[in-house]
Amino acid sequence: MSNLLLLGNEAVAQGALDAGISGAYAYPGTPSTEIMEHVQRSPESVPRSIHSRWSANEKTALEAALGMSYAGKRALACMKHVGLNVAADIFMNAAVTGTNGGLVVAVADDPSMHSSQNEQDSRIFSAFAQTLTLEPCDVQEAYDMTIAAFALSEALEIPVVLRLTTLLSHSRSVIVRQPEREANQASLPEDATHFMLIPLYARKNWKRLIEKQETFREQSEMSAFNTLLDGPDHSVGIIATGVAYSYARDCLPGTPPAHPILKIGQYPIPEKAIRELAASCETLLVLEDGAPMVEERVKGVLPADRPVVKGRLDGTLPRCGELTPDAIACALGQPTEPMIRPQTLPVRMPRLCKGCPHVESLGFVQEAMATFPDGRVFSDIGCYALGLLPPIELEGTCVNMGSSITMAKGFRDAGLGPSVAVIGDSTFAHSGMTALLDAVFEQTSITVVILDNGTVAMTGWQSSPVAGKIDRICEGLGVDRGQIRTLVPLACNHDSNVVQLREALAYEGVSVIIAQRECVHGEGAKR
Ligand SMILES: Cc1ncc(C[n+]2csc(CCOP(=O)(O)OP(=O)(O)O)c2C)c(N)n1
Ligand code: SF4
Repeated sequence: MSNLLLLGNEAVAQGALDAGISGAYAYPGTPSTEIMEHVQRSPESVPRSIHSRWSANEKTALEAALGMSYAGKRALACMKHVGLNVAADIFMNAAVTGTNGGLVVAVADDPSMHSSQNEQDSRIFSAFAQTLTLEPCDVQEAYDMTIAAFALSEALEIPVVLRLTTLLSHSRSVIVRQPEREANQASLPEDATHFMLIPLYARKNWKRLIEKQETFREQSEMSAFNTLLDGPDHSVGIIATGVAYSYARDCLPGTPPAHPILKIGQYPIPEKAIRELAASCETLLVLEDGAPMVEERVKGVLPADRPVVKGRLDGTLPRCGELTPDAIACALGQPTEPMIRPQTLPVRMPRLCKGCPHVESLGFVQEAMATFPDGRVFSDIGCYALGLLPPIELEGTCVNMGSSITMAKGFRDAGLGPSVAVIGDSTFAHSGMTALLDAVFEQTSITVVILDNGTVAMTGWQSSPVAGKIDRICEGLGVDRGQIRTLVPLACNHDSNVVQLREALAYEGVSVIIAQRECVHGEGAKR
């Protein structure tokens, strides 16, 4: 046992290793990526044969993790918040099957959308699935809670969600380690019907999940992660969750703090503790990073008239974006030190790297499409999405992973065109392949430009399972061999690349262009 200096994400990974996992499954996505990377880098992973390869997407990651849990071993699944949408089907159903070996789903939310398309709150998703959530307030708790999450998962036979937010995922601090646990030996579930969600058994399993809810509530009331700290001034009582608790303690230091503080780190919310705090306070101020999830639930638990509940819903705190210590100080009527805000710094637009293969790929797409004012380019998510910004400014869309191909199809189905999808190799593997199948099935006239740079560049050069095999995959999905063109996106090939794309655009049916050149930083994709 030793103390370690770790990022919040690394603390989760170390907690999982010390909790005796046999496998980690993940698809990269900021702010969650470092969890898997720490498992991969750990000197313990190879001798303990811990599975730690990247999955094709978040759904396949969680399904494999549930398979490992079914075999009686402990598994960690990691993703960013929008990844949980992709994994939603298995996530909702895994709550119904329950677990055998411990299963923890670490989900990193991104309030303020530092690198995401929205700021959805995974605590709400977890409550929707009727499972149990832990939300750490600092790096040490991220480590401790991961270990506790595995214990809860095994004791209650439920996948446990560990909800992180960007700031904690990327904060660094020293953690004190706990004794390591042995990995489980394989052992199949005692009642195999738990994992058979055919209606006969699904109804029984659903009832079992509903019946567990009371236990989850009791566990929350008793949890060491939910604590009520009294303070002398009861004009305001604070309810603070996750990192917001650490901010609250910055604003209200000392023991006791000036106001009573109920810290919430385990969900469902501890209703008794909330009522106890409310009974002695004129006002409650709810502090949480993300949606006003606890604030809404607190209002449901308390009488309508007293105490007054303040937070993000009544405008005491900003409704959107990361919660900041400044915003909390302001809500408490404290003087605030102006923080250095990004707006005061010169704005630098993100740009593709010098020599990036996407520069030439987007260049030939733009030139070929220039003669079609009604045509559109549907971008997917990856480095190439920067093509929507100056100086390239392709006119089109960028919505969610895999949507480029299907949106291009819908645009064409609406009678408009030409319709081009631009998608990277990893995104194609993640959720582009089934989209292409839809287009092939209907022989919709779209052109799919797949940018094969051999890696998942945007999230840190992880391995891409389809790199170098995309032509064969497209052929296997039913694209005409003659309509699969592989070209090299280099300036010296620009004119011939434009010609090839124009030929593809003229084809009535599905055509594919594979632009194949390594990311300039792709000195060899990681694991
Ligand atoms: C559902 C979901 N999971 C993960 C991410 C994070 N993410 C954004 S783009 C991307 C993959 C980019 O790889 P690729 O398409 O190959 O393009 P490249 O960056 O290599 O150009 C990932 C993992 C996301 N935005 N949404
Ligand atoms: S990391 Fe690679 S793919 Fe991304 S912009 Fe830079 S060179 Fe291009």
